[in-house]
Amino acid sequence: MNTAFNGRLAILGMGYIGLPTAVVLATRGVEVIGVDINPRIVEAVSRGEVPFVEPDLAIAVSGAVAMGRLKATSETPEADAYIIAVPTPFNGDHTADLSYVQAAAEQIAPRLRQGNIVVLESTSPPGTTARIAEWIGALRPDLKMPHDGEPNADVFIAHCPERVLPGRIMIEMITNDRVVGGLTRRCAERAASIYRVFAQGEILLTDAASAEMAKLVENAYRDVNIAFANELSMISEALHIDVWEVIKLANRHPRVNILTPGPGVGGHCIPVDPWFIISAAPHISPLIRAARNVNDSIPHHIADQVAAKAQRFRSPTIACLGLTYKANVDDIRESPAIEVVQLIAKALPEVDILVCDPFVDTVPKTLADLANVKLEGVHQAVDRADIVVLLVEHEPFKAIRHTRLGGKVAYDTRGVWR
Ligand code: SAJ
Repeated sequence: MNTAFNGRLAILGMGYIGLPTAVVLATRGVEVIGVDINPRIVEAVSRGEVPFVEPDLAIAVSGAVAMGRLKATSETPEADAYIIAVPTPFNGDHTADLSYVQAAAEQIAPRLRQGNIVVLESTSPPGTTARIAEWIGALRPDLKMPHDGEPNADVFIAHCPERVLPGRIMIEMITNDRVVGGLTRRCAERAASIYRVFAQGEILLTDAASAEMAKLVENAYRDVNIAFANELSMISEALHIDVWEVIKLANRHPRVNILTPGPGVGGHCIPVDPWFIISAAPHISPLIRAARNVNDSIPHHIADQVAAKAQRFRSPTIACLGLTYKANVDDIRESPAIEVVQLIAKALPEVDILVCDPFVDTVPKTLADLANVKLEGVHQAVDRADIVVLLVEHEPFKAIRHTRLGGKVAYDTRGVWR
C-alpha cells in the first residue's frame, strides 16, 4: 500500500516541528489545521506569520495560508489524521513530562472516527505511543485500539520522530529518511502514507518502541561524541595543547570524526533526550550519564576560566558574544551561552558584562535580574571590552577583525578565530 495520504489533517502543536510539518503538507495539497493552546501563535499563523526564526519557513507559511490550505485554531477539529507535535520537557528528576502529550491525546479522543490515524512526533520515552492508545482507549471504549498488536483495530497509532536540524528544517524535513513505528504493522503503513506526501528520503517502517528508542539514541550518540570533544578540550587546555589542531589532525584518519568542542550542549533535544534513556535503564547507562555530566560541566569550566583571566585586570569589562544555543538560530532554550553569562555575572558582580547576539533583541528573562549584564551592539561591546568571550559562532562574529581584538584577551570557545 504505497498511496499518499489525501484527507484532512490536524497538527497539535504549532512549534518548531508542527508548523514546518503543517506547511510542507499544506503546500502539497493536504488540508491542514494547525492547533495550538497559545492564542498568540494561533493569531500569528492565521495571519500567515511565523512566531520564530527559521530559514525559508516564513515565506512557506504565508503562501500556505494565502492558498487557504493551512488554518490555525485553538480547538482540535475533526480530521482524518492527527499529528501530535507538542513539547516533552523533563521533570526535576529527569523523567519525561508527558502531560502535553496526554492532553493532546485526550483532545483528539472525542473526535476520533473509525479509520483515523494518530501519529506522535514528539520525542518520547519508550512506551509512550502505547500509552496514547491507552489514554484514548479509556475515553473511547467504543473504538478498538491497536495496543497489544490488535490487527483489526479501528484506529491507527504510530510514532514518527522528527529528526530535522534547527536552521535547516525546511530542507531536512523533505530530504531526511523517516522512521515510522506502528503499534501494529498496519498502523505503521497508514502513518507512512502521511510522510509519503512530501518525504524524498526513505520511509523505514518498524514497531513503535524501536522508533521511540532510535530517536533517543540519535541524540544520545551526538551528546556522547560532543562530550568526548569537550573533554579533549579541557585536557588540551590543561596540557597547553591546541585542541583544534589536535582534532583537525586526528580527523585526517579515515575512521575518526571528532565533533567540535564548545561552551556546552544546548537546545531542547540533545541535553534532554539522553535522560529519557538513562531514566528508562538507570543502572546500565553509565556512559550516557557521564557524557551528560561532562557537557553540563562545561559552562562552569568556561566561567571559571574567564574569572581567572579577569584577575589580571583591576576593573575589567567583559564582552560575551552570543546567547542562542547554537549558531544562526534565535532559540535560547537550554543555551549554554546564557548559563556561562549567568555564572560569570554571579562570580564577578562588580564587573560589567556586555552581551550581544544578532538574533536576540531583548535581555533574556534568565539574565534580566543580573544588574551587571547589559545588552549591547557587537562592535560597541568588543571595543569597550578587555576580555572578549566568543560563545556562539554566528556569522557576524566570525567576521570580527583580529585588529579589533588587538590588545584584548580573546577567549574563543568555538574555535573560529584561530
Ligand atoms: N554542539 C557542539 N559541538 C558539535 C555539535 C553541536 O558543541 O560538534 C552543540 C551545539 O552548539 C548546540 C548543541 O550541541 O548547543 C546541539 O546542537 P546540534 O546542532 O547538534 O543539534 P540540535 O539540538 O539543533 O538538533 C538535534 C539534531 N540531532 C542530531 O543531529 C542527532 C536534530 O537532527 C534533531 O531533530 C534535534 O536534535 C531534535 O529535535 O531532537
